[in-house]
Amino acid sequence: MGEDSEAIRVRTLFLSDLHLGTKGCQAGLLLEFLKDYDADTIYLVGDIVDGWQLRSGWYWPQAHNDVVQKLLRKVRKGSHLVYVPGNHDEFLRDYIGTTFGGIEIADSRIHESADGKRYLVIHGDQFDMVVRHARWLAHLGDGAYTFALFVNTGLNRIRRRLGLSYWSLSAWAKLKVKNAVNFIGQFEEFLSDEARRQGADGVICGHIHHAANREIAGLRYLNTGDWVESCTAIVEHYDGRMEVLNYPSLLRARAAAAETRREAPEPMPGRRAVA
Ligand SMILES: [Mn+2]
Repeated sequence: MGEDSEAIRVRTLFLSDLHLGTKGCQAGLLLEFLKDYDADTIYLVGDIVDGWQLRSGWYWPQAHNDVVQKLLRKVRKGSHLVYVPGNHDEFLRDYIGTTFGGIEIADSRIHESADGKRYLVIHGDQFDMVVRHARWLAHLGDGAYTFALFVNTGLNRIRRRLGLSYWSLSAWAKLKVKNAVNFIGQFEEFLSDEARRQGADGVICGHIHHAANREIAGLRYLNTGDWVESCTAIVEHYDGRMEVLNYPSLLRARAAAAETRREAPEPMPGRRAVA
């Protein structure tokens, strides 16, 4: 084994909203995390590279390169990597269905867990417009809903071609602080509904930078969070159990445990302490 022989191995790792190419990306911490965790399968659940930001000025420090190299090294060592583009890396949506150097690009994917559950893996920006206009769409029925989903993708494509900036649901929701919680709730509900529609048991998405692992009307709603503020990821253990990892609090817990060990009295000579 190579340098990662100390790494914790999980069945699947889900990461989203790294926003590489922006000053906000916590690339240093992310690199540490990638050294700590290895997975059979890695899903990049969108907004990995921020194409919108890169267009308005090149920002690509070495640490961001290191993250990309680290991911590619994992692929070379046998990790299966599926890249599900988001709105900030939607330039990759032109390549859906293709494979680059062992990396599959997919619009969305059904992931089957070790315990036989089916999860819809999707970034989630596809639902921006329905979340934003949920109130009147509800009056117009199913057709309007499908149309809004369709228009949402098309509009962003046009905005990109025209050189406009991306209309961000999370930024917009933050402006309307009072309603932000509602929008998050609505997003979560729409994503769960979509998973149900596709016959899945749950959904694993990103986009709103808000990690979660909860049940919504009988469906498991999981959100990977982001690596701009929260530094979170989802792992699937070998028994199929899904877990949200908050890396900063994980590091704090580790440091506290090390501190306790240091403060503990030395075990009797010739005897090993049983932990
Ligand atoms: Mn997004």
